[in-house]
Amino acid sequence: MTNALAKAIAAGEMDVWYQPQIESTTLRIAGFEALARWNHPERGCIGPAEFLDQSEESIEDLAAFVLARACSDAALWPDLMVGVNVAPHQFAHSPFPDDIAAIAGAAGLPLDRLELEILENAALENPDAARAVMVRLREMGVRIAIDDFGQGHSHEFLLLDLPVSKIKLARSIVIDPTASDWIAEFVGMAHALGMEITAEGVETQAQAKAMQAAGCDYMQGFYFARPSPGRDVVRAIVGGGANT
Ligand code: G
Ligand code: MN
Repeated sequence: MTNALAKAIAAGEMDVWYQPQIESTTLRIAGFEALARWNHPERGCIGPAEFLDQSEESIEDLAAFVLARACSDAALWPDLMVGVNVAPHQFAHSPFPDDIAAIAGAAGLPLDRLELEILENAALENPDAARAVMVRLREMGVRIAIDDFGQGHSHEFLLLDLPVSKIKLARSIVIDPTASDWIAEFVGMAHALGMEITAEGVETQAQAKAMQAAGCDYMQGFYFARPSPGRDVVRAIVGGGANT
């Protein structure tokens, strides 16, 4: 079967957009998360939630495309991080750290500016394999973030045993006003373990204040900026944040 994603990449319809991650105490941009966007000829500009839902297609081509593009875009930026989402099966694949080194190397991106975002269940499915891959990546200088944390059932105990650099709190708890005590407590625990925290999906000033007060290190969400194309990132950096 022909892979529609591979065809879209070949046709130049696939793009990578970026959303800033803001340092909570200074409100400075610390880095950007890379997000795949498909300029679909009929459906318009759509994200993975829309184009990956019903398809059973292999996302390998897409994953390689996003990683390579994100690394080469980020290599141009000053000393800012780039976060790239990684699928569970990619992660469990043992040559993965070598692939990462090759892709970042070809793009000229230092490995300590790359952060891979993985879902918690990537670690759960095969903890030993996942841990081995994480350890190698950390040794190479690559940072590991756990994405969408706190959604449904989270397995906090797992984190104790994994070389995780950052935890990204799911939007569902960030927007829940009753969750702030839990978040503050969780941030304390994570900091004690040497992990940083990002609050995702911040859409209002009240949420931003609550996440600052809870001690989250970074914030990301529509309140600060929506994802935008790579050239807009460069313009924002060059123009000191202003854009037209
Ligand atoms: O699963 P992950 O956290 O990587 O998903 C990121 C997605 O969340 C992106 O597609 C992005 O467009 C979306 N997103 C980013 N910020 C916000 C926000 O403030 N509100 C909502 N509803 N979605 C957001
Ligand atoms: Mn993510």
